Amino acid sequence: MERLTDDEPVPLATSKGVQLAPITRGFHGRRPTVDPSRIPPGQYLERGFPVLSAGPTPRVDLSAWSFAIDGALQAALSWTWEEFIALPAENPTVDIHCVTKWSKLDTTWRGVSLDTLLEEAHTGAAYVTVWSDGGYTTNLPLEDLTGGRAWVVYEYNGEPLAPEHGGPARLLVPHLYFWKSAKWVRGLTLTLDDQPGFWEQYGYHNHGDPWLEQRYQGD
Ligand SMILES: Nc1nc2c(c(=O)[nH]1)N[C@H]1C(S)=C(S)[C@@H](COP(=O)(O)O)O[C@H]1N2
Ligand SMILES: [Mo]
Repeated sequence: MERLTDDEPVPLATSKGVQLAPITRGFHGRRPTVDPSRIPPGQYLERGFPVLSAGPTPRVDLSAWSFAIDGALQAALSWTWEEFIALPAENPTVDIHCVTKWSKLDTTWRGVSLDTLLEEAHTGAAYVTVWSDGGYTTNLPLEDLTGGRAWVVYEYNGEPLAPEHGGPARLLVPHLYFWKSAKWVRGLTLTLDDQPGFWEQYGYHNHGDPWLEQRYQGD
């Protein structure tokens, strides 16, 4: 994990080999600055891409993969992998914010908007439980998944999404803390009542707005 600081010595190549330079990033080699207003309160800028998983990375055969929308709707919906990647796709570039305090700016993804997936869902439900291979769940109000704010993505940075980051497909809800962006996602269950998901049952905030620092219950 790499943190941005202005006071770390940077390595400098000389005729004697690599030595610690007597200069600091504050004067030389400073990276392009970012607009601090893009970093929510209590967060720091991360340039790498940490992996945070509560369990092992599940492996799924694409021929057995499907994405389902079930629960409180007139007729359940389901797509095979082939059908899913044939759906109209978008290429969102978004900032992401983990509750462990890293934020990463301008991440680029490809996937299907939840607006597209929910087009055929005739429902009076107000809540969603998102579920994944491996048993992870997270809950959201349905309205946080609509309005061009959420996707099921299968590419990161122009490449197929890596298994440790949720491949073959994960949810992406960048306006909420990243634990809501379920990796290895396989479906949504529409519900009339709000049902706390995996981390929400362990005391994480039910909603998780990073701009309001909704980290834990009671925040
Ligand atoms: N299925 C599943 N999804 C998950 C998690 C998990 O443990 N299992 N961790 C969540 C948390 S806490 C974070 S911060 C992000 C981390 O995503 P990354 O590993 O791609 O950075 O995934 C979220 N989605
Ligand atoms: Mo997280």
